[in-house]
Amino acid sequence: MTDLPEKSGFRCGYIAIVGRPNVGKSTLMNVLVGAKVSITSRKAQTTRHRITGIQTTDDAQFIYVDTPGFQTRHSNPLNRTLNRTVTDTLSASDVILFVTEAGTYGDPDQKVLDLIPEDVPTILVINKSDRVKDRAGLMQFAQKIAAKRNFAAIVPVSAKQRFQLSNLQEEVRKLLPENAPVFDQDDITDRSERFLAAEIVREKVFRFAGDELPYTSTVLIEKFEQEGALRRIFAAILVERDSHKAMIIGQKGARLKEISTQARLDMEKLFGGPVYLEIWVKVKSGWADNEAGLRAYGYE
Ligand SMILES: Nc1nc2c(ncn2[C@@H]2O[C@H](COP(=O)(O)OP(=O)(O)OP(=O)(O)O)[C@@H](O)[C@H]2O)c(=O)[nH]1
Ligand SMILES: [Mg+2]
Repeated sequence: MTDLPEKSGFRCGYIAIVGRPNVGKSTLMNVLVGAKVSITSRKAQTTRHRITGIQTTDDAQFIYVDTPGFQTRHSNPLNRTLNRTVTDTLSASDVILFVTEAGTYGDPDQKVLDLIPEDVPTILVINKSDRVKDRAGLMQFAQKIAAKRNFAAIVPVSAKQRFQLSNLQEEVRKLLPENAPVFDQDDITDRSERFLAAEIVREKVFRFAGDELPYTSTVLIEKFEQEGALRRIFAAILVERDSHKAMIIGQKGARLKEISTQARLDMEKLFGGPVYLEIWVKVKSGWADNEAGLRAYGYE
């Protein structure tokens, strides 16, 4: 199912992006793919799903798979589900990007490295290298982690400043197996617009609501209709308590308005057309209390 001619020498494969929370995995995938398919925020645990971002060049198709940051702090049904997403993705990958943050490497990073199968080529990606001015220190840091595993390559990058990304891409390309492309040349993700819309609203909750709210809420798309170029989207933010609902709505509805406006603008950019967006806030306590419930809300 592709527009591309099948030429020999074409490479295609799945590239897992893994690491502890907040190292910049989703930011990295978005800049590699050139579109915002995965949501990002300065708070940890932003990503909650396996998200594919696809990039096709003349001689390769890169199927990146962004994953939730691996959780080592609390064990609860949601975190167990997130971690299972990480381990399932690892076992189905041709190449792995093990993402760390320049200058910090600890137990939560090591736990992720321990999960990575020895026989899958793995690149050590040291992200946020823009924060480090001391080049020699960065080298030493890289060497310290490099000693822990036989990495196929070690690449310091800055996803934010788009530094060293073509170098990283070239290292990945060399490791991809020879295969015909799986997706069409223009595809950027295998996720539906409905799913992406829910994620965009969730990102705005992460960005505009207080510290604890993002972790106790989720987003459901109740209706998604298309009428010509116009998409009409009805979303619900599910929260645990009445007090949370009030916090999301904000003074005279100001916060919800901000969330809606920013979400709509992102959707219009990603979908390439006008969006009518309505968001309701609903109290649904216990939505994350068990794994069956989580599946019902789209968590695998
Ligand atoms: N300075 C700097 N900040 C970055 C860079 N890459 C990402 N960030 C910031 O790091 C924060 C986390 O980025 P995300 O991409 O959401 O991180 P993540 O690893 O996907 O996080 P989880 O999904 O929560 O595990 C955001 O505030 C990003 O803007 C970078 O190269 N340099
Ligand atoms: Mg993420």
